[in-house]
Amino acid sequence: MKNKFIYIVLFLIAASKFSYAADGYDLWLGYHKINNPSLNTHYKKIFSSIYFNNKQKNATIKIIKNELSLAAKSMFEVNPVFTNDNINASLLFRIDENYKAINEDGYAIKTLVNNSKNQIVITAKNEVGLLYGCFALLRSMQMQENPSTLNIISSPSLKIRMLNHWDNINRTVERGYAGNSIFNWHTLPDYIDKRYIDYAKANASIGINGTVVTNVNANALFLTPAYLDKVKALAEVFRPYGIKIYLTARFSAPIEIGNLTTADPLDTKVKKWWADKAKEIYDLIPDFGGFLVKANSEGQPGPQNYNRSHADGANMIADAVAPYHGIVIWRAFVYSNETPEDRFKQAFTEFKPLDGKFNKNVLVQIKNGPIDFQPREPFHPLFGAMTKTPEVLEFQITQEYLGQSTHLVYEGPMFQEVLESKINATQSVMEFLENPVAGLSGMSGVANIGTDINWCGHPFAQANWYAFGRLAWNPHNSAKDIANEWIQQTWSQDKKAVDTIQNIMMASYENMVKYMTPIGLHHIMGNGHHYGPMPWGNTLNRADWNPVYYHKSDAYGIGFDRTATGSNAIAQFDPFVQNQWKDSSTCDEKFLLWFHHVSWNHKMKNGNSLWNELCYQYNEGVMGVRQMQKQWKQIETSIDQDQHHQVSQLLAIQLKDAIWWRDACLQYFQTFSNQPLPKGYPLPAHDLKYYQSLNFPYAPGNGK
Ligand code: GCW
Repeated sequence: MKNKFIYIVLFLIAASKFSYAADGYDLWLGYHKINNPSLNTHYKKIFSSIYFNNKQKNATIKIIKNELSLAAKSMFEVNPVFTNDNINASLLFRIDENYKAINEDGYAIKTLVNNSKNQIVITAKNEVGLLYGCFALLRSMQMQENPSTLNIISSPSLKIRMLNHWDNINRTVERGYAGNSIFNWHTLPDYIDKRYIDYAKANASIGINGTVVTNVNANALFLTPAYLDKVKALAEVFRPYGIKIYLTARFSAPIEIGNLTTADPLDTKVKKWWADKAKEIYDLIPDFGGFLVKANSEGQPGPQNYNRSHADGANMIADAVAPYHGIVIWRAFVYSNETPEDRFKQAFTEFKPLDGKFNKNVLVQIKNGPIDFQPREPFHPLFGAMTKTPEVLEFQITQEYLGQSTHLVYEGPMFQEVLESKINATQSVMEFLENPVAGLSGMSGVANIGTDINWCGHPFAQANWYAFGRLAWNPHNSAKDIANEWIQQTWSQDKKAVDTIQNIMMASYENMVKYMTPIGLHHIMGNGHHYGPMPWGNTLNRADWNPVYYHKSDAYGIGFDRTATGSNAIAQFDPFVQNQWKDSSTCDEKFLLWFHHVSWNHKMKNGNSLWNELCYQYNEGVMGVRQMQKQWKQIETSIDQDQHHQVSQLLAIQLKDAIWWRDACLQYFQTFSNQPLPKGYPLPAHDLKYYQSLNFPYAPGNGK
C-alpha cells in the first residue's frame, strides 16, 4: 500500500477590500496575502507540518516544496515545515477510493480527521500529478475555500493539452502581440533564462503538458545538431513540470539540411533520413513529444508536392518516431490555391476520405472552425467525422482576428461555445474529444506569450492562456467560474471589484463579435495583419483571401449561401446539425450569414429587417465597450492605480476601434443595401473613402 501512493499530508492541527499591485509577471501565481483571519489561522497550521513519503530527491518534488514554501511565505508569512515522520496507514486507507478514481495525470485532495487533527492529503499516481494537486490546493487557498471540507477528485480527460508557439528562429512571433519570442535561441543552451522556468511553472499550474516551441511555418534549421542542443536544454527545464517538448517539422528538411534531392515520403532515403533524425533527437531528449506539421498549406511544402497524400506524409514521419513512442500531429488547416471549392469545405473534403489510413501515432489537428479563428465560427465539420483518427482541437489564444493585444476580449465563452456545440443529436465537441474512438485526443492553443513584462500584452490577455489550460484539463469547467478564479488570483479579493471585472470579461466576447462581425459575418478584417475593418478588400490574387469572397454583398442582400442552393458546405455536418442551420428563417442568427445569402429586408426573429439589425448590432457593440469603460471606472479605487490606468487607456483604444468598425462597415454595406441608418443612430465621423484610405504597413504580428 505504501508504495502505491505518492502523497503529501498537510496537517491542520486544528475578506475585506484587498487588491494587488503587480506588473502581471507573476500571472495567476502571485500568492497574495489572504485577508481573512480565521482562514489564515487554519492555513498556517496546515503549513506547520507537511509530510512527504517521497525520497525528496526528485526534481518535481523539489519544485513542489519550493512552491509550497513560496506560497506559504507570501500568503501567510510562515515557513512550512516538511517532515518524514511515519504516516498513519489507516489515514491513507481512507483515501484509497479517491486514489482509485483518478487517472495517470489526476490528483485527489481530501481533508481527513485523524487523531482529532484535521489533515489534508494530496494523492496522485506520479510526481507530476502531485504537482497538479499542489497547484489545485494553492488555487483553493487563493479562492479562500474552507480547508476543513476539501474533497476534490480531478483527472484530465484529454491526454494532450498543449501550447503551439508560432515563434521563429529570429525571435519574431507570427501573430504575436506581446513582444518577441521568449525563447532566446542565441543564448541557449548555456543560458537558462528564468522565464523558461516561470513559463513551465505557469503551464503546469493549469495542467498543460506539452509545448511546440517553433512556428508551424517551419524552419528546418531547428532540426540541425546546434539547435537540437538548445531544444534539449529547454526540454530539461520543462521535464520536471510534466511538459513534453515538440517541434514543428519542415517537410522539405531532408533537402534543405540533409543534402537529399527529394522529400518524397515514399522514397527510402527520405524515410531513412527521418528515422535517423528521430534517433538523433531521442538520444538527446528521450521524452521528446514528437512533431507538429503544417504541410501543403499556405505555401508550406508537403507530400502533395510528390503526388502523395497527407496520410503518406504523416505516416512516414510517424514511423520515424514510433520506436520512441513519439507522435505526429498533422494539421488539417489546408486549402488549395487551385481549387475553386468553398474554402469552408476543403479540409473536410481532403481529410475525411483519409480516415483509417493514418498510423496509430498520428493525430489530426483541426481548428475550432472551418475558416480561420474568426471572432465567431460554427464548429469544424471534421469533429466527429473521422471515427478512426484521433483528433486535436486547435484554438487560437493569441487574438489575431480578435483585436490583438489592444482589445479586452475574454475568450472563455468562445472556447466554451465551441466545446458545447452539438456535433450530432447525442454528442458535443467536448464529449467527442473526451471519448475518442481511437483512444487519444487533445487540445492545442496557439500561444499569446511573448517578452512583454506581463507575458501577453493586454493585462487581460493572460486570462485567455489561463482559460485555455483550465478547459483543456476539464472542458466542462465554466468560462464564468474560470474568470472568477483568475480574477481572484490576479486582481483583487474585493467582492465588488471581482464581480465587476467578471461582468466586464463575460460581456467582452459578445461585444467584440457585435462590433466586428455580427450575425455571422466573417473574414472582413484588414489584409495581412487582420486588424481593423476592410470589408471592401478585393485586391489579393487569391479569391479566398479577400473579404468580398466571404460576405458576398450585392443589391439583393448579404451572406455566403452554403446550403444546397449554394456551396452546400452545410452537407458536411450531421443531419441533426444541418437541420439547425439549413433554413434561413430558423437558423440560429449568430450563424445566419455563415450559411445564407439573405435579403437586406430579411425579417429577423425580433422583427427587425436584416439591415436594421446589422446597424443595431454594430451599434450595440460600441455601446458594450462604453459600458465596459463605465464599469471599469467604478472600480478605480479598488484596483492598483497603474494597472487601472493601463486598462483604461486600452479601453479607450478599443472604443475608438469599435466605432471605426461600425462606421466603416455600415457605410460600406450601405452602398449595397441603399437604406438609411435607422433614426437616432450616430452619423459616422468620416466618409467611406477615408476608411478605405487607411493603411497600416507596420501593424504587428506579421513576423517572418
Ligand atoms: O490564421 C492564419 C494566420 C497565419 C497562420 C495560419 C496557420 C502560421 O494568418 O499566420 O500561419 O493561419 O494557422 O497556419
